[in-house]
Amino acid sequence: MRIDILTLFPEMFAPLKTSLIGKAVQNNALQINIIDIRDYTKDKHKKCDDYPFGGGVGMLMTPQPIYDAITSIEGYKDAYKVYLSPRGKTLTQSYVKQLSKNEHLILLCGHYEGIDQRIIDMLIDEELSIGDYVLTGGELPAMVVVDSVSRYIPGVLGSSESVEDESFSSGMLEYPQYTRPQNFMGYEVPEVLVSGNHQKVDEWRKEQSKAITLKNRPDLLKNNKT
Ligand code: 4FD
Repeated sequence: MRIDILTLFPEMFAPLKTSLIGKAVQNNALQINIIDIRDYTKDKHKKCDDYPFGGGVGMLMTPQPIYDAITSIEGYKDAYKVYLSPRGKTLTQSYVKQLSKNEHLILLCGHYEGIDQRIIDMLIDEELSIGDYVLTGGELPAMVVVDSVSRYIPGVLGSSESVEDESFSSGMLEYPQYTRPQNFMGYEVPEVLVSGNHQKVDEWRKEQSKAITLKNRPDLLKNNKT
């Protein structure tokens, strides 16, 4: 998969060079290209924002630099073009999986109070939000999209990690897990997990999943099959 990210703050994407994502880029499983929108402004002072027509608070990103930045990406017409915005559809695990099937993603990060609507109308396929809160820019949401989508790309996760996350795919949250030592500062691992009785372990985990889901996310249980 190829992902182009358009931003006024390219330095914010430094973390993508490290960790699992960085490794995927090195192995050519993933191609990430950061584009500085300011490089495309035709304004002599490199200005990329202006006041909103009709008045109102704050500034908007002007259309020209964004238009030129997007249309100079090779294959931009066939790419799936996403604008990260608090008014977009909310990202879910199933939507992440759907996005991961695209060969080419273009992620547009807005700043200030957002961008000129004509860019959305002319070039954007979908406005996407990572949740109901407002951030100073679309960079962190874009990073969330890259990270979540990358997990579905072959060669990004090791064979010991499963793509189908326990949480969400089953419709319930994950049960508690423990590793060694069996006694940590007087706190014991639940007896059933060291009993060797796999059926009892499965039953215990299902109970725990149900209890934690009921406590933290009762909304998930309403339309559950188990
Ligand atoms: N919840 C999100 C995305 C972007 C953002 C921005 C209009 C502000 C939160 C368009 C206003 C973009 C999100 C930048 N904040 N801030 O996904």
